[in-house]
Amino acid sequence: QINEAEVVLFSVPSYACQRRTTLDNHNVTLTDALSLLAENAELSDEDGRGVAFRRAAAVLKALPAPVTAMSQLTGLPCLGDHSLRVIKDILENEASDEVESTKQSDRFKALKVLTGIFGVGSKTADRWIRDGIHNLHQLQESGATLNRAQQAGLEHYNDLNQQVTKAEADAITEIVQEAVVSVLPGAQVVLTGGFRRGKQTGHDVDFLITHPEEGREVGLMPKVVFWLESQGFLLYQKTTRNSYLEVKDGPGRPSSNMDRFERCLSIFKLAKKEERGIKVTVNTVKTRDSWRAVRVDLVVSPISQFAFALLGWTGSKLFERELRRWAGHEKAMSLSSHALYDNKQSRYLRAASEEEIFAHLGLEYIPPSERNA
Ligand code: TTP
Ligand code: MN
Ligand code: MN
Ligand code: MN
Repeated sequence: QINEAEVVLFSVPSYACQRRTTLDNHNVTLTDALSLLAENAELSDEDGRGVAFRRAAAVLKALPAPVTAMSQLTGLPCLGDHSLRVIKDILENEASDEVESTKQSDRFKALKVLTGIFGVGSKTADRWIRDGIHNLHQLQESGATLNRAQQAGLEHYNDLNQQVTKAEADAITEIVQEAVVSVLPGAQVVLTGGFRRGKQTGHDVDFLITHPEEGREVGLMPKVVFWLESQGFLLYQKTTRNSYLEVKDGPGRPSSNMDRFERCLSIFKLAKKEERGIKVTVNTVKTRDSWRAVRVDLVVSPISQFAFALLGWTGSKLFERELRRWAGHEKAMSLSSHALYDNKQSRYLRAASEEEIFAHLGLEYIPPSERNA
């Protein structure tokens, strides 16, 4: 019998962007279980269910201590019946049958393996599975047509499924900085994504590039890519040009969460630690075991949109989604990685820093290290 007075009751606000979520997660078993169900839903094209599980996991990540009894969860937001059932099973039986059977299922395993190929999404994987393709060997034997990204993804499958370390991210930062200042002195490079949130590993390395003088960033991406390519640093790249000004519905109100910056999705050829020289300007590595492939995302933003781009590319994905939901539902504003539009005043709100964006949104400032929702 638990004495009610001794049970720690938790309380958290309902939007993830109102909470401070560090990497110090006291409920890893529970959040891993809910994240796996979220991933399974997303891979099965059930985005609504996926978000519900992501939100539930994020609430548990924000708690100051481990959950030990269901009664502690009373009144917490975002915990639906399904998530509560999973949590209850784990607290009572150390595991959830639903999570375990999902993890073991042939379909989930095949979806994981196939979407683990860079360039392969859940729709392609699903089509292949229906054609009887469940693993890389069957894919190679099948004669299925692969696009350029998928070919590179398959070729570097093992490297790209191995976590990138902070040390590797730092080495890549040096290379990108060298490339950027070589083609445009004064341009600035910022590490974004999970590494900016303080993570020690990641699935890729994300960079945002800008120049303090508006307009100087135009045409920068092709030059950076050309420099990297000619120095032998790129195994693959696909650059998409900026389409922000071409959109009919005007800036600031894109219908999807995809932004329209000039961006480059790439695969770097990174020398292994022992092989990395002092000088980064030329990649001299030759033998296959002296380098590894690493996914790198480059984004170029004009300085006028930089704060929005930085906020949008720092993540986490759920934190971003919640910021946009907060803006729309609570403030009648539209937030994107380009701008913030106030629907009541019918005007754009300018911001030169992330702090100013949080202030416009009526939110307490949350630093990157506390956006790990
Ligand atoms: P990711 O690199 O996918 O995620 P991450 O860095 O948080 O985690 P990991 O360590 O696994 O790499 O995305 C980083 C941020 O970029 C994320 O908040 C969403 C944003 N983003 C966009 O704004 N548009 C896009 O098209 C993509 C792919 C990401
Ligand atoms: Mn703590
Ligand atoms: Mn990332
Ligand atoms: Mn990325």
